[in-house]
Amino acid sequence: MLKQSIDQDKIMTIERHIFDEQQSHPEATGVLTSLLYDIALAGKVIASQTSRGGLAEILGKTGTTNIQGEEVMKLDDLADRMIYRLNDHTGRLAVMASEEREDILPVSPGYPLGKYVLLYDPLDGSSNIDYNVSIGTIFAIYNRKSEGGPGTLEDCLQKGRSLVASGYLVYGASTMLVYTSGMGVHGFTLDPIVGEFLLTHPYIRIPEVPKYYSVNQGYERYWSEGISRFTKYLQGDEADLDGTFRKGLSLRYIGSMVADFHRNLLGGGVFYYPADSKDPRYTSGKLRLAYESAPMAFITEQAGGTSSNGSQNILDLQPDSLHQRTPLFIGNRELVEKAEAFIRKYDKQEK
Ligand code: P6P
Repeated sequence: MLKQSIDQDKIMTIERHIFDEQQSHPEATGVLTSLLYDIALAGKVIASQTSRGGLAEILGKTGTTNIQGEEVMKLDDLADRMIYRLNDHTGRLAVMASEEREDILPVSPGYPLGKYVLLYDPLDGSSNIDYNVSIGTIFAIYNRKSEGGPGTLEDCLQKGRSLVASGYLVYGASTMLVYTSGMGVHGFTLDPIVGEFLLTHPYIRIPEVPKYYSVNQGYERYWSEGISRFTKYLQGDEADLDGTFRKGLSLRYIGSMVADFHRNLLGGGVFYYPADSKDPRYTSGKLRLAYESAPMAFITEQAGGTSSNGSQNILDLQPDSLHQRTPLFIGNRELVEKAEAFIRKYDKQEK
């Protein structure tokens, strides 16, 4: 990983880092800087709850299900409400949308409107909450396209190429916030003593040499031939399309995309959740385009990797609906492009 040396004498908080980045944009008004602060604050509050787990008596389920038909965990609900409430009155946003809510989330009446659009998955991987497995928050920030008045659904359905900033928080052994605003990918670690996110991973670059592949191999029987052969190729058991074999990679899959993504971003590798036929809900893949795949694709591209739905770059996909799912291959450029090659060779014939 090309890591700029951290000046050991300089303690860089996320606020200072975002502010410094803003200086590179003379036209910047500081609103995006403030919006990113607000998201970092929401992350601190969510982290304070996830780190207490059972002690906060918020483990377990609420007894309700969300738009995805998934059981809403108490922490999902808390994270969702926290992000909304920290952002609905600031005058920075025209509209929001959440994985937990069916429709777009207008700014509350009486509050000022702003020029940005915030999409978020408040707590991805939440089914892992009760097992103390790392989970995460994902966010995507766009400029509003609509002219004046409350933001619209179209404001929330933009291609990833239009992202202004995106990032995630991963609540694990430590809490980290990783974001990009188009000037590299930077990681901050929360110091729980002082309550500050401090710069620990400046200019993250995904390693050229991959270590891991991340996929739920339990679903192999539901995959296409191309995906199966690609997976065997990653294991070193299937020849590349030119007849050569690669050294097998290690399988690492925790069932929490933010955690799997973060490990591969730092350690090198590829995460994929292909379309599969095990569940009619997932024939177009399981992960959502607008607030999971696209923001992570922006980060990946800024870190030197790439992403695909199997044939197109995720950032080039036009969302048709808020909770639209997509097959996702993301991480090391060479491996994502290899997945596309296997799919072209073995699956297009099936069409
Ligand atoms: P499976 C969590 O529910 C999630 O949306 C992602 O975070 C994770 O990568 C995936 O689903 C896991 O799905 O089908 O492998 O359990």
